[in-house]
Amino acid sequence: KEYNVAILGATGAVGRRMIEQLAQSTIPVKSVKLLASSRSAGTVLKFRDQELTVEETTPESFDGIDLVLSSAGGGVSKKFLPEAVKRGAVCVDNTSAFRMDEDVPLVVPEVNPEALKNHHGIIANPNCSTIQMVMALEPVRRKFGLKQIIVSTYQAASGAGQAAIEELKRETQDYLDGKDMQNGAKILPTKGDKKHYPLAFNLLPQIDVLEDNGYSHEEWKMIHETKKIMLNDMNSQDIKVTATCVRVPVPIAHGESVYFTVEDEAATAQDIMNAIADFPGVVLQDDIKNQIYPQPITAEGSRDTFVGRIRPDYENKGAFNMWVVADNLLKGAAWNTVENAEYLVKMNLV
Ligand code: A2P
Ligand code: 11C
Repeated sequence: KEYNVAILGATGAVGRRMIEQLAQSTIPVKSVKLLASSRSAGTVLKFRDQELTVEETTPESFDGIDLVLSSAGGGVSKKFLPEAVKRGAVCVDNTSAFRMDEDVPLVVPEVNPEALKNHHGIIANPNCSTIQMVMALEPVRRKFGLKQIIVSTYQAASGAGQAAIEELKRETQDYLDGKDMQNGAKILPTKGDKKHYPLAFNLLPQIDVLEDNGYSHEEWKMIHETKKIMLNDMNSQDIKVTATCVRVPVPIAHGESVYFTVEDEAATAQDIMNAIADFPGVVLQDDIKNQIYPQPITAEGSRDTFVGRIRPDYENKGAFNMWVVADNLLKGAAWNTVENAEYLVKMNLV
């Protein structure tokens, strides 16, 4: 079988990479339709050697479509994906719109591919910072059991979209030109909030909205998505998770400092390294003698998750630190979405 595929949000930072990742995937593609808002209708983008014109999205856009890859924001997904499902399509959605719905699988294919079997037309792609963390920790959980995770993130501007990358570049240039950066800040920390601050030469400890419980929504996502992916229960207490999420002035690839405790207290740092090195999609970059460790500029453009600086907490048994980096637009978004679609095709679920 060959598939008619639609990409919703095709002109965005993630959407453009979905086009590339689909072109390089094993999915037998019959046709590709590129969808966005009326703002970019008429834009011409390439899929393999075909020139395709971006169309404005309407419910009828999904007539005859088998597979939808979507990354145009939560509101757009809520509006259009039920229309696509009604017309018989299976959707892999990169937004947070449906992630916590009970009948929507939340899937990182290396970690919980079996969950795909329970789909009812929509599969959710987790948040980028969650994906790279569970990629690094799932091999540890399988071999040694996980008790607790304490994570601090160093997240790239591109998590907030193409416009946030442009904003960071403008502010950086303004700073170097001796101008006031404050005027350039219109999007970060989060577009919908009242105040905006410059990211260039700065750090912002707010990603997404701040909630009454004291956490940002990004932090909430890391806690509950991790539990849903690893334990199939967003509120499970079997692994305790807490997070601090920070935006850093890096364009692409998120970094994470992850502190975790395991059930098997006999596990050594070498055991942890061996387990991580054997996991598909994860690359161990841990050679301190030669100053080898993961960095955003070396992770950018790769589908893999990079892990290094693995070391024990010498003051607490069964506890470790590590450093995890991945391209938030690829493994964190476009590649994980296309990879989910590849698995759906392989598992005969489309
Ligand atoms: P458009 O180019 O027409 O604005 P990013 O995450 O980089 O900001 O990209 C967001 C993507 O979502 C873009 O492709 C954008 O298209 C698309 N988008 C935004 N609003 C809508 C909408 N109402 N309907 C369809 N696509 C939308
Ligand atoms: C960021 N992690 O870096 C966010 C972007 O829930 O899919 C992805 C938001 C999401 O801003």
